[in-house]
Amino acid sequence: MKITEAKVIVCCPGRNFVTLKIMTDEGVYGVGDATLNGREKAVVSFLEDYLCPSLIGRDPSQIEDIWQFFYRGAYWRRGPVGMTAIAAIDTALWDIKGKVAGMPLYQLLGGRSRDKIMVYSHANGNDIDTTLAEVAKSVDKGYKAVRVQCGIPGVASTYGVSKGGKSYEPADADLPTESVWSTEKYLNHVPKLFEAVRNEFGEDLHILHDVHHRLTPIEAARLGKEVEQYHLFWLEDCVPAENQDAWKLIRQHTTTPLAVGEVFNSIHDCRELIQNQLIDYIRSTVVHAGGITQLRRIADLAALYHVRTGFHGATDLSPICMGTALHFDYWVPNFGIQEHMAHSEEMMAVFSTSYEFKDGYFTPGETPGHGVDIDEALAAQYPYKRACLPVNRLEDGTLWNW
Ligand code: KDG
Ligand code: MG
Repeated sequence: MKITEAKVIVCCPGRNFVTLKIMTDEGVYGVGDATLNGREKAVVSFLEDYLCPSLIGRDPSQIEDIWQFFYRGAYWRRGPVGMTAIAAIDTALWDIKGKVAGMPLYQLLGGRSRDKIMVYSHANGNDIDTTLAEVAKSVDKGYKAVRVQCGIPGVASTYGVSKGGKSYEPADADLPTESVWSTEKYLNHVPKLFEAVRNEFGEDLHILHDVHHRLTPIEAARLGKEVEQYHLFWLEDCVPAENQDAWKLIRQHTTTPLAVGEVFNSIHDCRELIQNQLIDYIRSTVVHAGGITQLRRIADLAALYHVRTGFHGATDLSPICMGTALHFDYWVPNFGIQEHMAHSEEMMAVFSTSYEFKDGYFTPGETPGHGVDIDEALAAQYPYKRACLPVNRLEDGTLWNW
């Protein structure tokens, strides 16, 4: 079998998605997600101008060699654009391998390690009461775990809080919008949110929270310590992770479990945090961390240090990434949880899926490959629309981490 064509499909059914489709001379094809939120066209060019031409004529069964060719073979390695492009190729090739074998992807990985995959949903509101009402909606839908985010008094807009009752979509404008952040106001308010959630929903519900890189290590240590009594499932991205040593300080002060990694693209980004046991959950996922081929290595490294997976699953990761991640979750022995932010009906019309939700858990389905496909004709009706992620400033105007 030979690869005959590799084409990039860009569409915007409510938000931008980039999809790579790899065709073969035997009619079998595979698809991979290549979406990098707010930087979509950079990945399109990387694929079309540099990687896709080298795919033509190769044997699609040689997934490992093709991965090494594009990663090790390249002088310029790593980085979100390049690794997203490699991930798309890798995902499409695993899809082809599954279709050729007549097996769902999780079977190729070694078979399932669990009956069902626990996911967490998102609940957010402008204040604590509206947030509690949103948590109740998730609980009513059957979710056993909920990420809880809430507006902060005196802060005009807060990360993760949607506007006008719509689902949260951070890439909201043609050019980056600016929001204002106050660490002091946040730290004083947010423990009250978890106290209210525990009072209302008891101890059984898993609560998660995303700080979105806004704190310094000592501030993160304070927050972790203050919320210990509410037993969070995890505290996510409490500080940026370029300085991995900084996490030691947080770890020394709190037993609140820590999660990080959705912006990582390489096993080298995760290595120190994992080997020093500074985190509990690794969030790097298929589309941004080099596909199944590298993610397997990250998960195996993590397993040695009691670190479990908790893959990113926001709506800017296409249903192809979600479907592929669910196969991985079904297999991976050190699974923790999977993020689930539901795609809109418009998006789900463009992508057909075989994964199923029931009572807080997913199963990936038995369709050969990863089980997700794209309707190209419908996708063509939704042209690309530039949408950028916001930036953040402190109250005095200093540029801060978004
Ligand atoms: O592209 C950015 C989003 O995916 C991100 O803001 C969502 O932090 C996020 C999460 O945990 O889902
Ligand atoms: Mg996050």
